[in-house]
Amino acid sequence: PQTSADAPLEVAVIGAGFAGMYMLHRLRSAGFRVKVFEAGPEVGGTWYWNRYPGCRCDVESLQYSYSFDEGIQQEWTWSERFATQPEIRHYANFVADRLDLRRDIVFGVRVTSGRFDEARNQWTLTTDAGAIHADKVITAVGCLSSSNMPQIEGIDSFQGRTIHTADWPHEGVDFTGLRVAMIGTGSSAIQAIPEIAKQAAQLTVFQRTPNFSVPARNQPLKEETVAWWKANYPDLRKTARETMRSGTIYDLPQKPAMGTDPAEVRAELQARWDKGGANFAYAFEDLVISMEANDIAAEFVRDKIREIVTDPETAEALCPRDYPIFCKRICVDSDYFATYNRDNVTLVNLRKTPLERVTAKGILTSDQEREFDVVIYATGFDAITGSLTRLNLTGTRGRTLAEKWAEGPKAYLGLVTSEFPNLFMITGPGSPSVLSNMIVSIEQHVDFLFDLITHMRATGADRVETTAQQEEDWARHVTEVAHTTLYPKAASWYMGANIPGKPRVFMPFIGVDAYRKTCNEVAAKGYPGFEMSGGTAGTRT
Ligand code: NA7
Repeated sequence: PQTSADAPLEVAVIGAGFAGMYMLHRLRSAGFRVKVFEAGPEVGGTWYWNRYPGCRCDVESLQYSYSFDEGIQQEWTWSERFATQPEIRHYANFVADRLDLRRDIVFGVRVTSGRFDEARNQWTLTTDAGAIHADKVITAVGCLSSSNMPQIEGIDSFQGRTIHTADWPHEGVDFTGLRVAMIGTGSSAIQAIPEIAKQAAQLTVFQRTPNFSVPARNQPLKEETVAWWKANYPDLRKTARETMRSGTIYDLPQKPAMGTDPAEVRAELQARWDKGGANFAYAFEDLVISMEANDIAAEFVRDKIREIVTDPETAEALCPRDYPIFCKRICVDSDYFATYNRDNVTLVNLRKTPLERVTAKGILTSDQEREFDVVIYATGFDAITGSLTRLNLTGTRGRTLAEKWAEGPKAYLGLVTSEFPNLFMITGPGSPSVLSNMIVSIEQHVDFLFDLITHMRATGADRVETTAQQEEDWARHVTEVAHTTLYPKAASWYMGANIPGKPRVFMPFIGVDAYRKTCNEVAAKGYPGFEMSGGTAGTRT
């Protein structure tokens, strides 16, 4: 679409979410021939598709936005502490207007496969609307964009309505008078449940693993708060970029919980619980290092659940015990636990009465069949790698990414993978990705790739690739860093544990600041690990 073999692009970007939009802006501003190919009809990526009721970002709105353009951050005004999906979608469209991005985005085109031509050092992407030829391909496909539909027996036999939270009907759903089932209790479910419960006749939640959640304490943003942030944005953005782990400004811990007076520990946790949001996760330095410290925070949340939920059996069933708190992404909710006090909401504990099958009328657990009008699957994503492997890209050894990564994904800095020359990934496996503020990571990746591609242009290099050794070393480093924390103790989607058969490898790199420093050093040294050839770049070594 839009291109032919006669006029190959210098760069084809896949995906027009926040990553693809900024990548386009940077490359186009420097005169590169670049186009973005987007399956949806609009910009926004994950914020275009995920429209379930209650959908919000769990990073505060003032920090979940682009920092690269002073005009954009001054002109746009967020209305709430945690932005809703419609507001974030509106923001993405505002940026697309402001930078006139749409003229170089081809909408409604899904990349279905791709192959690297060794003779031309060029990619050919196959789409449902024809072929694209491009010297370089940059994937901007998101980490949470391939939804996961579980393989439950009888799932197709249900005669009512089936909906996945990540593929929500655009016209919305009126639940008035309906009997609704919700499968899953991850972040999506925890946001949607309180909203759907207000409308549905009955809501039945099927829970396999209870999750930790902290209150959002969402509220409209005060004018003076917004004004203060806008006045201080340059400094605040810098602080966020350089902050310890996440790329988000939190009240950072001053000391470890272990060795601190237990009353003081409790008071600090309480203060953060009252303030709301993921600040709770940063109360003490050792919360994801020491199991004992972690247990204190976990028990604090379990106590809150017991306080909030009036039925003791439901409260106990909601208490998470399967993994250390914070080792799956902490959920940030608005009245989630209190929703179970409503007469029209029931929790089914699948640990006691396992789900056997979906039937024509509803859901059969080991003890009974319940009938529903709608079944909602809030069952998450094939995270981080799912959207990459689904592109069906074939590398120089004839293997697809899925085949190459059968034992786990390996990508140098999470950006490039051997056998796939001239292919770059934004927020790929081995980068901080989902363990960071995504927009902060996206900006860093785009800037790095922009510099790399500009360097190639300057030297005339037409091919860049990494080696198996290089990505192996990086993957080992990612794993070693993860194992200095408690994170690998949770069977999380960070580990690929939510998808049957997916290799269990800890995928994100823990440490935004260390990662950024490594990338800066690599760039300063002339990109060791990125082997370039052609032009003055020399032959491959
Ligand atoms: P998650 O966090 O992966 O949650 C998926 C939920 O679905 C989780 O509770 C799963 O239980 C449950 N699930 C999955 N398959 C089944 C089956 N077969 N039966 C019962 N329950 C099942 O996805 P979300 O969309 O909520 O959140 C993903 C991220 O998006 C979130 O962290 C934010 O960053 C945004 P399990 O834990 O596997 O027992």
